[in-house]
Amino acid sequence: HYTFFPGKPRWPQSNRDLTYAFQPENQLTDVVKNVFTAAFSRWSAVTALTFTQTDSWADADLKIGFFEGDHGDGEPFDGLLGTLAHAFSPTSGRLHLDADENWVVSSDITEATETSAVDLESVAVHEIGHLLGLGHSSVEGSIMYPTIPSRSRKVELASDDILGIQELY
Ligand code: TQI
Ligand code: ZN
Ligand code: ZN
Repeated sequence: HYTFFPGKPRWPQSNRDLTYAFQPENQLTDVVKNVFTAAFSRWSAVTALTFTQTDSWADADLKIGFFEGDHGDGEPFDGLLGTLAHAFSPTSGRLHLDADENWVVSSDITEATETSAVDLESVAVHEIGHLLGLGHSSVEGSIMYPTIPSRSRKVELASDDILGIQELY
C-alpha cells in the first residue's frame, strides 16, 4: 500500500502547473532530458498536474541535477550503486541523481549491459513520486516499492501508485 510523507505534504492547489529545470552546469543531452519528459508525463497522465520545462533554474519549482559525492545538502552520494538518487518531499522540489552511476536509457539495456547499469527513467519515475509527495509502497511491483533490480526497467505506474497520487491531487 502507498504511503505519504509525515504530515502529507503536497503541492498546493494554487501551484499544480509545475515547472522543472535541469542544472545548467550538467549540460545534459536531449536524450537525457527526453527521459525526464517521459517520466513526468506518466504522472501528469493520471492527475491534474502539468509539468513544463523552463530554462530558468532560479524560478523552477522542480530542480533536477546530477551530483557526485558530498554536494552540500547533508545527503552525500556514495559512488557506484548504493544510493542512486534522492528527492525531497513537497515543496522542496529538489531531485538529485548520483553522477557516479552507470546511467542508461532503456534502449541501451541488453544481455551485455554491465551489471551495474541503472535505468534512468525507472529511477526518474520513482523520484518524481517522492517530489510529488509519495513515500514508499509495500506493493511489490509498484513504482514506489523501495527496491529495483539493477539492469532492469520499471516505468509503468501500478494501480497502487495511481491511487496514492490521486489521493493527493
Ligand atoms: N534512493 C532512496 C529512494 O529514493 C532515497 C530514500 C530513502 C528516500 N528513503 C527515502 C527518498 C524516503 C524519499 C523518501 O528511495 S535510492 C529506488 C528503489 C533509490 C531507490 O537511490 O536508494 C529507486 C532510487 F525504489 F528502487 F529502491 C530510486 Cl527506483
Ligand atoms: Zn542531494
Ligand atoms: Zn524511494
